[in-house]
Amino acid sequence: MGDESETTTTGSSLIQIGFAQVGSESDWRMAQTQSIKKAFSEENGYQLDFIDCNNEQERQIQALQDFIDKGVDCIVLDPILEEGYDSILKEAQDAEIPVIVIDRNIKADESLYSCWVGSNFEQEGIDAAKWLEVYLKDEQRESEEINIVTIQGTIGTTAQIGRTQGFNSTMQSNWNMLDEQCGEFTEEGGRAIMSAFIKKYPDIDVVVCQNDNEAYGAIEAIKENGLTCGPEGDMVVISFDATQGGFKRMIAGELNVDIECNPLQGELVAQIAQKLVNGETVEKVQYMEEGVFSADKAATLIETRVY
Ligand code: GYE
Repeated sequence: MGDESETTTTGSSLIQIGFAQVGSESDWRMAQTQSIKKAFSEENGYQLDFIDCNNEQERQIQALQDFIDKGVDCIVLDPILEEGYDSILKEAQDAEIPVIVIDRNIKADESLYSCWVGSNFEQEGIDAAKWLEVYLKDEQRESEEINIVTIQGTIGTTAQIGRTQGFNSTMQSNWNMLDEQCGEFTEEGGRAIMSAFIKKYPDIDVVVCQNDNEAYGAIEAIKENGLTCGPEGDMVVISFDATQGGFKRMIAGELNVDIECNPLQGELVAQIAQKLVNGETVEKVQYMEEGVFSADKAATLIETRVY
């Protein structure tokens, strides 16, 4: 690190990082926050200014404005929505503050931010549909009409868009998407939407939950309505994230499969921030590694899961 970047507005030799986090809506989010906080610790040479934006974009734009006014060395942004960041990013650029976009992506001119690190959400949706295809074949149900409902994540987020597109574009011709409603990535949302689906549709075969917390709520609603789910149950439940909670539901026989979304971005993001502060260039797009975990493997793998 050069002398210039060692001197910040606060006079500290620590690298000043501003992190505008989405909120704290899910287990995945908490794991990601922890990973970022761990990587940007004082011991590692950083001072982290962490703002939980409570899923409100206005609050997030204000947080970015505050980081720019303070003159942090680097901004980390997990955008709540894909649109609406152009002018604030332009301000960061004019102030020569590099911006690393993580997790969710933005629709903005690429020159306005340094890079993006996150998951291939569309691939996650494709993986979910491919898993279902193989599962139904194994169950000798491949020629049955399959009724599916989706509990979507917050509309307009990259995870919601990608998972929806990936799954829907990989559907087989005998699968019917009965309905898709938003559960806001929360347990409460998952429970409410699933209860409504059960009242409306008497013959649901598959429930796609766009994150684990929605799946927890959906499973509760299924049970409250006297139905069952999971490998031995009435309905197949598919989820995304693969957190500890998801693994526990798979072990309990309530969830069939969890498509991983890896929140452990901290170390990679810190390495990138270090490079950017040093004036180096970095790769524009960097994907996290992720897998697909089905219920039959959950018990043996849970010990290896760190989030
Ligand atoms: O799947 C969900 C969360 O953007 C990948 O947001 C993230 C999603 C994640 O709250 O649990």
